[in-house]
Amino acid sequence: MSQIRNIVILTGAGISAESGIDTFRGGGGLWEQHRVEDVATPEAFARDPNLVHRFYDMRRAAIQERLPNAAHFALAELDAQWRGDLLIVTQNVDDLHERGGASRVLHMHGEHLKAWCTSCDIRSPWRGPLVNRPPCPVCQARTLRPDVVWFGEMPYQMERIYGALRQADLFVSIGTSGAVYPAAGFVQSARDLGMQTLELNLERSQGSHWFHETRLGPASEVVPAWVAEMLGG
Ligand code: BV8
Repeated sequence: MSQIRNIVILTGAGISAESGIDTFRGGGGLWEQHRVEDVATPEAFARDPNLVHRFYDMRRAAIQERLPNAAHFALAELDAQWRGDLLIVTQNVDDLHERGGASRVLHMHGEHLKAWCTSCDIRSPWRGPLVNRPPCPVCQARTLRPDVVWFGEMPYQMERIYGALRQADLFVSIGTSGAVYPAAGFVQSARDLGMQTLELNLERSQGSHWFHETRLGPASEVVPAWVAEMLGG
């Protein structure tokens, strides 16, 4: 890993799998017999908001029972020790990176533990259900929705992500199948920008052919080993 100063790390559901959080393509990818891609859309929310609220209320409650694993803790250690630029861009809507101790984290697809009011446009910390239409803590309107990016919606902070990619020497992808864009396209951008690329995943992904190197294995093993290498252990 010759002269690496600035790093961008993309994470997906695979890094939280060993914490007991279902991946998208694991667990049959269904909710109440609906393809997840069909529930996680603004159209589904308009058509059947209770179905969508139940989906997110269940997942919001579930992640609060789960704990970070060795992969989250290892990335938090790297985040604390690394002197260069480092950005963890996660597709995950759970808070396990932060509970693992990481701070340089960007949730490009939103967060379960926030509710977004479509009347006053404020995002508020939220831990309970939304299906019962609780009032917005700011404007009292009963128009709260999950603060997640649905299919067809623009991911968050895309400019900040591309800005970090332009400054980076190394792009690392952890626990993602490379099935969802624009996240799945970051490795191509990284190659176009001439940086080193590394994939850490349980199995080869749809984007593996784009990476200089792929290391296969459970995140709780391959991530701490890679971090130890980066910190010169
Ligand atoms: C958009 C939040 C306009 C909600 C999510 C180009 C081509 C084709 C289609 C498109 C395209 N561009 C856009 C699209 C449409 C669409 C898309 O990509 N569709 C797919 C299905 C084909 N994209 C969008 O709609 C995006 N918006 O494009 O807006 C735009 C225009 C211009 C510029 C920008 C934007 C919005 C997509 C975001 C949707 N919201 N999540 C919620 O969570 O409910 S996506 C959601 O699914 C996740 O956030 C994540 O992104 C994705 C799931 O993927 P993974 O995280 O990778 O999980 P998966 O289960 O698939 O894989 C797990 C991996 O882990 C596996 O490889 C497995 O081997 C590995 N693993 C398992 N266990 C372990 C492990 N690895 C290590 N250790 C283990 N123990």
